[in-house]
Amino acid sequence: MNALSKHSSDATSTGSALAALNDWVASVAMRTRPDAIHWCDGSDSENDALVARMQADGTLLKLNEQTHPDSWLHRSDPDDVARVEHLTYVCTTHHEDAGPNNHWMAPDEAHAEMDALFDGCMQGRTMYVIPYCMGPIDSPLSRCGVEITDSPYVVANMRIMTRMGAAALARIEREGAFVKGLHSIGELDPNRRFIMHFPEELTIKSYGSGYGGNALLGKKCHALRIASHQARQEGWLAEHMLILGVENPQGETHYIAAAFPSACGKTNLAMLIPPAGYREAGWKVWTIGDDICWMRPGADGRLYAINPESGFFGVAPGTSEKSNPNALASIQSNTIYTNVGTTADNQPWWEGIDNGQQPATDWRGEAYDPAKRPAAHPNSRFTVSARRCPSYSPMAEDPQGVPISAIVFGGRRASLVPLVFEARDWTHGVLVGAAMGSETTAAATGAVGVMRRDPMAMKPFCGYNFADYFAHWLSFDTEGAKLPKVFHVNWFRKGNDGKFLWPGFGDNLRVLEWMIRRVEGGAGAVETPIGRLPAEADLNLEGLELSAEARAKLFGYDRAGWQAEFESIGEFLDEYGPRMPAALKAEQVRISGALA
Ligand code: OXD
Ligand code: MN
Repeated sequence: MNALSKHSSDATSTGSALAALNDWVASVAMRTRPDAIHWCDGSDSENDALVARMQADGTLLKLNEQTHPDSWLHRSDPDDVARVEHLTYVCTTHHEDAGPNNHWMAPDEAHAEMDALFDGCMQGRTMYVIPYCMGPIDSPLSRCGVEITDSPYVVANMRIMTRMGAAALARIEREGAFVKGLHSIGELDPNRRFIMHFPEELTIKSYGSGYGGNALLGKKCHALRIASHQARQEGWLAEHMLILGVENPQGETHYIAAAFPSACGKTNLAMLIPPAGYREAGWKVWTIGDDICWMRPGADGRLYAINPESGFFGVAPGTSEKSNPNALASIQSNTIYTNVGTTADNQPWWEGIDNGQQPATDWRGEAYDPAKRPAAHPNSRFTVSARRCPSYSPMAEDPQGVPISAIVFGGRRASLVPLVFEARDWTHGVLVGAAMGSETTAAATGAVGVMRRDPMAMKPFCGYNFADYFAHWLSFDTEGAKLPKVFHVNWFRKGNDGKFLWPGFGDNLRVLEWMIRRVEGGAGAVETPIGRLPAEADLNLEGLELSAEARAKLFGYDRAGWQAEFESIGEFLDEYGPRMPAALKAEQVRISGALA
């Protein structure tokens, strides 16, 4: 199609959604002046042509076809390797609606700034129009969007990460509503880069980056920032959570949603392989999603969840046969790798892969020199369809979603925070989520390893004021609601020698089993001011060797340390002023009092 062409379908092509879409595409084309417009239908032939084009211009490099069939390496601009939180804005009419948790710009100013950047930026390029659906195409919980982009790499990734193409366009036509996302890689200049959200207009404008979280607009921009705003208006939750199913030997499955900040092991937990003893006894873990969860109350009062994505955009470094065999199996073929290193025979390689091979070339395409840089960028990624994952649950495609039995919050905390505790009730659970803290990682630009408050792992992703967000969470506690139990975990507690005290990975199932038994009413716990902790005997620790220090720190709590923590949580809540729900503040004051 050329720049003037419109999309049309059969008899209903004059429907208002399609007319609005065509008008928007035409107005974007007028501003950006592409050489051509391509409406993506999501077909294999379309993808083949795009991939061939990217191979020809060097955007994609073919990996070893024998070991990794149909797999590709993309090397990004070295200055474009992570989300840019300092350049990410929420542009609401009133500053206070975005809250102290977001960078804010007035919508008019932000549009003007972005429109100037977009002026003529697609000359010499093709403009791709990607209709997509976040969630199963026939689910009432799903929502649609359209991304316009000048990056074929974005198209190829969106095809894996969303239900993209003709079916999504048909749903948009039927429903009449869609989120508008406009993206251009621009000049990939960090000084001409912004990721702007206009929640009141269901609109996103992203310029100057091709990196996943900045450019695959269905993911963080739509499914979290814009969706969190929609969810608040419509009575549901859009969360930075994995979803997994734990099937017990009796064949009963409990679904758990868990929020951890970026690069803190959500993908590993979502694809967990039970330890040998559990496997032999008949336990299984099913993957629904590894990053985003949309939940809403069902008619029975329980929360039902879908994974709005259809693929994984996972962190490569650290992925190994030990940490995540299911991920490794998933990415053996049909995968796009971004910024990993390669071996001499052109297989993908990253730090921690532990497969006995050695890197020859680093992520910038230079001969590997450990003194210079790691072979893979610490935030290098794989993009792969969820259907390739051996533990992918058929329930992930269920339009009704899965009922959630437990919600888990967790951060990267080297000290203080025990292995697991249970919140007393929903209000306490919301405080546990709101108070979450974690050390920063390479998923965003900036310093790594700095402890910051990351409520519900949504600090970079909540599209509105956190005080209103906590109030929205509290509002689910209505008469007749059968809400999940809430827990907090910390897989990252370190001993005096600086080493992790808990083995993690598959052994995390021991903790999940305790949670499930708590949900069913069959496991013990010790009441403390910070919540209910398992006694050592309440957890199945068979076959694990834990030092006395590990046992004391994983299952104990340090009253003085928690007093200081609660003081700091109080200060954090106060940053939000009178908008902070009184019930949350009262809960913090109550626990501080109990700790005194
Ligand atoms: C992600 C992130 O890519 O959280 O999922 O940064
Ligand atoms: Mn994430």
